[in-house]
Amino acid sequence: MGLTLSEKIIREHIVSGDEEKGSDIGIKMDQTLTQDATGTMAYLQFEAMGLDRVKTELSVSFIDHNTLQSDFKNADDHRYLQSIARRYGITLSKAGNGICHQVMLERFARPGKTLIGSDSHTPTAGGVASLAIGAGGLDVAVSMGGGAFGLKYPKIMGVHLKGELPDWVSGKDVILEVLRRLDVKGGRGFILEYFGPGIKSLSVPDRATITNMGTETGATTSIFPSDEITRQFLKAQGREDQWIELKADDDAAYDTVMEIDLSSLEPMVAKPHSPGAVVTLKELLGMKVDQVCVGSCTNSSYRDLMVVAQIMKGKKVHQDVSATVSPGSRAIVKMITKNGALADIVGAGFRMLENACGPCIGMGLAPNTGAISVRTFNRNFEGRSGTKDAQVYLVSPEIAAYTAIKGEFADPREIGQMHMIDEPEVYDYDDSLIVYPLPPDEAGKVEILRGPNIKPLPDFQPLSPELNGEVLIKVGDNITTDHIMPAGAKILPLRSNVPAISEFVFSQVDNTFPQRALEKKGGFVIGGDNYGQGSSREHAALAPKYLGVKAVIVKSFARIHRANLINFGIPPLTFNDPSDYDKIEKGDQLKLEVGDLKGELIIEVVNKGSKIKLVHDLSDRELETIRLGGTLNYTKSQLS
Ligand code: MIC
Ligand code: SF4
Repeated sequence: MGLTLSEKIIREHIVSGDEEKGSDIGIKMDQTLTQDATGTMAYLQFEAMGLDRVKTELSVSFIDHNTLQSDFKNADDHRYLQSIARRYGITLSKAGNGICHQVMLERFARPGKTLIGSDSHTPTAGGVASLAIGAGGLDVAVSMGGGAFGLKYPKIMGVHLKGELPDWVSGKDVILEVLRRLDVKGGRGFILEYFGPGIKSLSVPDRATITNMGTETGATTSIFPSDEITRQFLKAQGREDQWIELKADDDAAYDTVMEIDLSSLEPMVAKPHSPGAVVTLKELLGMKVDQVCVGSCTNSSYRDLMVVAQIMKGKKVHQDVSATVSPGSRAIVKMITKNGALADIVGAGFRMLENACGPCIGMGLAPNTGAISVRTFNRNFEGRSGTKDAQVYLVSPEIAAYTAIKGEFADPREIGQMHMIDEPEVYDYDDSLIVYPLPPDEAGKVEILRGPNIKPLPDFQPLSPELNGEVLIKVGDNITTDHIMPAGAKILPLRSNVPAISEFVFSQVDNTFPQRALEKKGGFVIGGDNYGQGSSREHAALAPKYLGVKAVIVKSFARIHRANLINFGIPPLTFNDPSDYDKIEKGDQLKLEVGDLKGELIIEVVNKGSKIKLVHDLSDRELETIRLGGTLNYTKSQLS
């Protein structure tokens, strides 16, 4: 039996465990990626490991999330990141160079390599056949130190593409169709691997849009083969020598296969407040909109902005609409400036924003009260835009642009024939905002620069054998890390200051949580299905840990958040019988003898006199990690 593409790359990188689906494996990571919002913490943790230099082939630190610099905090973080990069042999992409995933795709990602990134959209690099996985900062820190990344060997879902996309239908509609079928948890435990004759009609940016947003299905990662189109893309980046051909064997056995006929797709939209709430555009035609935002790591490529320019040329943004564009990289800004596309976009009335994450992570551009905001982004979680009651819809750049003109959801297919957008033969890249690593003897002398907002990491104690406390909060299904640890212009600058950021834990859901947790000396969190979906931000585990959260008990977890809880020594437990969720309420007093976490786990609801059976699927390494109080303690114990 032949191998899938993912299996081939895993075989090349596996360092522990059996090549069997579901078994615990460790894989070597060739490349790492961090961004500023998760990076400061990842590097504080890397520093705590006491190593002298990263051990990867390439580690890149991007500054793209928090570039507002509304006070000294961001600038201090950037300066810290730059000094860390110099000290430890890391490549730095400075603010202004672009969004981490787009720049990674353009400048660094390589077919057949493994990449781990402290950002859930790291799979964007799967657009050039890199096996790219999002994780918490601590896992990235361990990989930078040469440690293997531990995960359960994922199943492989083959996504068989045939046909060709119709005019005005693009990569975004493909991934929205996948999300329509899988919703926000159907991809859990899988790698989505694309194959079939349809892939040859998809450019690398279209592929990267698809692998980027595959994250929203809960998948471990998504990947496309490396073919002639990949070669052309790398060539246009001056990196043709890094191209290799890579694809699944003809007789590869996928664990399951999804069929998509590209020719039959139509424009799609994800409705508030979930990327999985997908409907066809038809259902929304005519609905008035207040804001249109083009950009984010999903749809900010050259191709995407050229489509917008094509639609906007000679047209005007509707007077009731506020429209923005944030390009993905500086190369793209330069190219659309030189070829006049930017003049068409700005001339039509779009507001030009920085080539950074910007409104996607709530850094400005919060919509008006009750607004309908149409965005080409990948997430529309409640409140993420900065306006709690805004209704955010996720669409392709094609729909966004045409809708901006009409002032209401409008179908770009009305425009008529579309002019093909060719990928540039040569991208206008220049790496002058990239700071390359220093040689080891010089690096050793670099001083790390820390501002007053960069606080040392808290120390965590080993797990106590008996956990007692109150249920501090009970939440429902699909709780995102944006609910647990919101971002946005006010909170993002606190990412290097755990005591300060912990004051905002669950602030969207119940803003009394932090104070109650501290007063009661911690307690329990109860949740439903797919708890912790979305962002990789480890602060959603670290800050609750700081507030004393003793265990999180839910129906099921999202992959990255589960791993982050383990990394900070919080046992991620699930109900043996999901209906027991109904038997625990906020305020209940719980007692749980965890012992060494290996025996039967029965939690006592003390005030009700009832008992509930809990389970976990922790590997031996994970059990040991939790017992020692988290991955830092575990790593130190391994090193000594
Ligand atoms: C996001 O899109 O939510 C982020 C901001 O990029 C996060 C990382 C973070 O919270 O810093 C992600 O997707 O992992
Ligand atoms: Fe940045 Fe948004 Fe992409 Fe996250 S999803 S990396 S915030 S552009």
